[in-house]
Amino acid sequence: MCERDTIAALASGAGRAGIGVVRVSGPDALALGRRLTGRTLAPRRAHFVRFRDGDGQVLDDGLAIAFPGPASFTGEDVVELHGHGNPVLLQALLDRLYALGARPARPGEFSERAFLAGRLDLAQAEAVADLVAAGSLAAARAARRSLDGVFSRQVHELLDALVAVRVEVEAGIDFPEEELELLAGGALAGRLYAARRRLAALLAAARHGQRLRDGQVVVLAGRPNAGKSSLLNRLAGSERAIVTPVPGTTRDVLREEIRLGEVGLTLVDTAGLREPGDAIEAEGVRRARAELARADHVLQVCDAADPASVPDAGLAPALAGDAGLTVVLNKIDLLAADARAAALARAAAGGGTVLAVSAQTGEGIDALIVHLARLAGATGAGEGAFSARARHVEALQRTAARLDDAYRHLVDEQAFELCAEALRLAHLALGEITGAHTPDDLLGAIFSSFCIGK
Ligand SMILES: Nc1nc2c(ncn2[C@@H]2O[C@H](COP(=O)(O)OP(=O)(O)OP(=O)(O)O)[C@@H](O)[C@H]2O)c(=O)[nH]1
Ligand SMILES: [Mg+2]
Repeated sequence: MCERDTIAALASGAGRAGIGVVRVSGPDALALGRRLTGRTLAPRRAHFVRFRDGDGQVLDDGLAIAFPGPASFTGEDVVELHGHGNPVLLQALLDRLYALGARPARPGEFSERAFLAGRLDLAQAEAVADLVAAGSLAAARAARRSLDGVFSRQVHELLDALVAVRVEVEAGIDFPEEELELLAGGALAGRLYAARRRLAALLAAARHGQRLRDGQVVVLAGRPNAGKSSLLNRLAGSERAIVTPVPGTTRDVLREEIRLGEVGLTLVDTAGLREPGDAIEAEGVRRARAELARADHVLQVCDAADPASVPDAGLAPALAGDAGLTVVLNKIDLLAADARAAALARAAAGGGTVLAVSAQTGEGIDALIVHLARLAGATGAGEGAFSARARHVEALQRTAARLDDAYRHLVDEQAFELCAEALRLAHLALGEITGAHTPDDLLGAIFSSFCIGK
């Protein structure tokens, strides 16, 4: 590996805190630690030291820990300096390190070095960033599992299976006709099919992981006065949105992050959908439609007591576009039992999930919360769920498409050369996840999205 320079950056958060951590990595890290503290740092021991600037003045005191490579996060010599969490002091510490020859680390450069040294694969390095960014316990746990290699291991097993099939197909190209047919219809096809099924399972798990990582955006939409803002307030547990009996109260888009046990999602309140009365409302409706177009899921809120508001079968898909849709019959408290049944039946004619609630009394809200938690990825979040990114899901989808090609070439056409080529492309696509075949510019883009000090 090429000789690298030594980098330094703040590894803890910006702002004041009890402690702030500066991380140094590279060939001069140990020497820099010695210069700054006046002590030779024994490996993996916490030393209580004074940090001194260029003219010997004490900047701060704190802990210094040396992690000699290769058994360090980056695989290089690493020194961690734990000082008081004052941004001015920590910057002075960094300036001293820069004066001694270190340079400021780029965003994600520590993780990038860990990846380049083979300490982590790409999916694991991404999991470091995801673990730091996780907004819920379930997302953090999932990122932790990816960092532990749960996702990567499954990718590697699948890569091994693909290699085995590739070897057989490449060898098969030289076989006589009859044997080819035998291979195409027999064990080889079976193994290819098995690999495709495993890939489908991995894709489903990765989608789930992406949902946990990115969080779902759930948009509340419907006619004016249906109770969208009341519902947001009820779910958020505070009076976030303005509620009045006047239809057309909400004009702007309001976002609220809510926690549902270990998972979280973003709720979006929007203006009621109708022919707008004025320019402000028109803009509100335009924004509502823009949110609908971006939503992962739509809650279509209806006023159960207003027959015109209860959705007809045709409306729901148009409202939700590609997103999933749940019909929420609100104001159920206004209806007697038989009228409720009739309203539910009418709403259910659309075919989707219908939940009856009252934002005012709280009736039915628990069931809605369970439903939302499921949308946010709560099911299965406890057992083995790992975090994944859109990049991973996309690579798995491409792998699946190439495997489908390979299967068709093999079984339907007995075209071994084409099958071999499709398998090669599948192999490449799958390898992108762990960084086995990831182009440099993509690597650059991935690591630069991390924050500094990671
Ligand atoms: N009885 C009853 N009234 C409700 C319920 N939910 C909301 N309301 C009332 O319905 C009216 C409209 O509520 P909002 O939450 O402002 O409705 P909205 O859908 O946000 O309305 P716009 O912002 O105008 O589109 C208010 O007077 C609420 O108090 C409910 O479950 N039961
Ligand atoms: Mg409103």
